[in-house]
Amino acid sequence: MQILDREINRVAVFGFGKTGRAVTEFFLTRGVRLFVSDAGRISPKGKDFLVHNSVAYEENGHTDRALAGTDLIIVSPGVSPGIPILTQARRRGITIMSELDLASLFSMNVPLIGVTGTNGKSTTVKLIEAILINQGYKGVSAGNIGVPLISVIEKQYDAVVVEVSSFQLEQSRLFHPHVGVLLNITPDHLDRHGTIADYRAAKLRLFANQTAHDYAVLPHEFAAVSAEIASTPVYYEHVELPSSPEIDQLHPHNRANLQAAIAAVQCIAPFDPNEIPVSALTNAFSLPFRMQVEGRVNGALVINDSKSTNAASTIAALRSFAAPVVLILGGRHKLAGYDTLAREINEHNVRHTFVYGEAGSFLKSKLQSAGITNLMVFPDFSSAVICAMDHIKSGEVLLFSPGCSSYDQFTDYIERGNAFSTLVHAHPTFTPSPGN
Ligand code: UMA
Ligand code: ADP
Repeated sequence: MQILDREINRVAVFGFGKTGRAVTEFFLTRGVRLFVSDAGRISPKGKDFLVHNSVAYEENGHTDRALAGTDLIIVSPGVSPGIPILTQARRRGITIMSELDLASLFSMNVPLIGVTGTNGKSTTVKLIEAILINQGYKGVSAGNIGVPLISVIEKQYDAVVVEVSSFQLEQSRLFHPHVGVLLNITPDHLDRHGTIADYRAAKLRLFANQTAHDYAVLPHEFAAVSAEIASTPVYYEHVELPSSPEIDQLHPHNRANLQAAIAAVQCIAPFDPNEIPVSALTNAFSLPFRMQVEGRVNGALVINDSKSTNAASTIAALRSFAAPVVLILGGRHKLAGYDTLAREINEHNVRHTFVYGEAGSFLKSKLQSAGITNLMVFPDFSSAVICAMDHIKSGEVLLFSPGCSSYDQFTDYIERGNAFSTLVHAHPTFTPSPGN
């Protein structure tokens, strides 16, 4: 098969998670010889699939076997471009491509709406998808939200809404969204990108291939970026939201996400936002573990925001409540952003903060430097949550918005969110909220 004018006889797929599996399936249907290489273990199910399809593989490390006779390497998002085996591959003239770029080559006729940002991507992607569908378009969401783009490109859609991570953008050179949405940039993933400047540069790659026929939806704070890109800037804060009790009550960050979503769809198909029934947006605003209402403990409202994995998402959570807050923070910290969070905790009505996990002493010192004294540190998640529940009073908000990744004690934010939910529901004073 030909890719970018080169005859491809053997493809090496790096990483055999969701992306690697979808890429493998794509090439299997095209009869291309494949080799799968994974730095970790491949699950028994994964091996069965590979053996069944006669795909050679290696696990527990990328070796020379992955390069021998290979014309093209497709990397999964989790594979850093700097690893030594990829340097060797470049020296040998092997083309290295991201899954996003591969999919872009085969989705030329479908308008892509790419959504990136440190926070709010999944919510905004789901909002755009919902608005498109409500307006009678066949739209679908894909990408970092959990469905590799390569697995949707062969179906017929009017538009594909792609959640794009900094990992994917860092690896990509061809991805070209007709509408690029940049929600915000605050520190995250510095273990991969090294500096905030490199992280920001990766995010801005969203617009790199756009032309004068395309659109860049952004907030005003990125006005300077508009001068460096070819597409038409659209500042989403200009969007006037319809007024209804439900929309008026949205958390401030979700109002911003909705403005960005409306602006993005209007680039493709102008419509009146007042025509969208709020019921069409409910699912997008209720993604699990994003400011999820668990119910009440000791009469206090309990919020499960386990998807908060960086300081800025915790700041957004704090800005959502006027009532006094008891805050639970912790996990594996993201290096930067926590001085700003500490200042924000000081400015809000936070009565007490419980910190836990690997980040415990780091967060304690950040908060103490900002003069915060109502603070308790716990080695593990459960003891922090149990103590916070004993502490909380009627009329307050118990806010679990950890601001850190879950990887010190959990597989992911879902496992952490479920663990929080289980502890809360087991509390003797727990009452579910109406509708739960
Ligand atoms: N691996 C290697 N070599 C390496 C690193 C990893 O072989 O150098 C192997 C691992 O051992 C593992 C496999 O690669 O077997 C995993 O690949 P991956 O980490 O790229 O994960 P996928 O399962 O392919 O899922 C990826 C995204 N994961 C990451 O970016 C880490 C998923 O986003 C995404 O939903 C999926 O593609 C579909 O597009 C997850 C994520 O955490 C949810 N994203 C980060 C975030 O949202 O903050 C960016
Ligand atoms: P992402 O896909 O970028 O991780 P999500 O929509 O899944 O974004 O939300 C992740 C976290 O960020 C949640 O804690 C959520 O409450 C918070 N959040 C959502 N939108 C925003 C925003 N625009 N600004 C800051 N935080 C946000």
